[in-house]
Amino acid sequence: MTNRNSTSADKGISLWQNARLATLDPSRDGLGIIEGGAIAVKEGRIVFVGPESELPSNLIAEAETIDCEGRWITPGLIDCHTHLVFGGNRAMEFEMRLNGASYEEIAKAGGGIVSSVRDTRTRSEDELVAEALPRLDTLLAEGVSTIEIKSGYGLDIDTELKMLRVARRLETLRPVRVLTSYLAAHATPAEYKGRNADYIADVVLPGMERAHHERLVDAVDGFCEGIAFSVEEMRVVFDKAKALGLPIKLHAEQLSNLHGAELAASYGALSADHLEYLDEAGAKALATSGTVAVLLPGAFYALRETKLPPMRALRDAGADIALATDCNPGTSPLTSLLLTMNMGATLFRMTVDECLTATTRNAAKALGILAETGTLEVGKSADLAIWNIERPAELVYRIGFNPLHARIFKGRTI
Ligand code: DI6
Ligand code: FE
Repeated sequence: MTNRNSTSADKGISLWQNARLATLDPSRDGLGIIEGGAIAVKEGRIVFVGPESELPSNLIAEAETIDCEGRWITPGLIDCHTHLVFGGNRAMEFEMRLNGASYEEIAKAGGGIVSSVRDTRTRSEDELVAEALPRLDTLLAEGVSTIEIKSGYGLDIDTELKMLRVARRLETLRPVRVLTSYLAAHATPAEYKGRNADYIADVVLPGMERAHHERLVDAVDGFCEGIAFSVEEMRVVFDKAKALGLPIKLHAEQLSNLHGAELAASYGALSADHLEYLDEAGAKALATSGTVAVLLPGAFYALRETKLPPMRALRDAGADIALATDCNPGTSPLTSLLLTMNMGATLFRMTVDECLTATTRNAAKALGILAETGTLEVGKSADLAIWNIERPAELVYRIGFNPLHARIFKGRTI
């Protein structure tokens, strides 16, 4: 592939030719495949996508051409659910468990989510950036262009805001689009044990307001679960989000069925995530409200969960399904979206088309940015991944292999 210095082409037209395209264009069937395809980009936006034979001659004359030598191009991948920013890790706790330690012993040794909260509170912004960057780079190396990052390991206003600031800073340090979610309603910190309502009133709500005023938050998330927050408690958080005009997401039905997905759907949420314990009514509610079902096979795998998300009910209802890493230090220490797709297929029996749709078009929808990215269509940001593969199934089938040839972000070759 002839690569050229992208600065000279920033104002002109770049043309990726001799490619096989998986456009994910919903007006086409399946993956929206175009053999013998071309993509033209001007000022970071796609201005043509289609068969080479249909390229307007003026485009060909003006453009700087890149020969893709028959490689596949997909939209840049999107990881729509991560907790990428946190201090420390929980490898010691993992090891203790394998050596037979009980939950209590781990808690006594300072393990569990409280240890991540402690480590996140004591780190400076610079330290959190330094710890998050290798995780981010690992994702980007597999063709990721967009990533969602949650707060939720601060559980006090200052640390929640610090996490969101770190997430925003990551976007300035790498060619990537970052969307943030405010997840103060992730767990109750020790100082508010047994006082969820006080924690919500003192920390979650005022912190949301501050984060919003400092433009640090793109969506509001929560963990609706027996060990976290009830449907009624989440309602209070969502009412505040709604009043501020912020979109909503929810961790729901991960360990039990509290009908959080139905709550999220009733608020027109962007997504409901995890969903192993979702029932048919919940699947229908998601489909009806256009709320994306985000499945997180990394957490399913790491927790050795056996209850599968209700794939049949989700498909029958016509819900949009996305996949994400859920990268976090406790239940999903995973920084590979390719492996996540493989897990979606192997563990959840998702098809290749479903897995690829789940990390592109549907992941963009889960973040509310489908008009900007997630498919190869005219007018969208030129976020592309170019792959050394013979067929798209290879992206899902292989385990621990990265066939990325090049990544294009906003029209620039990385
Ligand atoms: N679900 C999970 O599995 C993680 N958070 C969540 O909402 C657990 C986070 C942790 O253990 O650090
Ligand atoms: Fe999560």
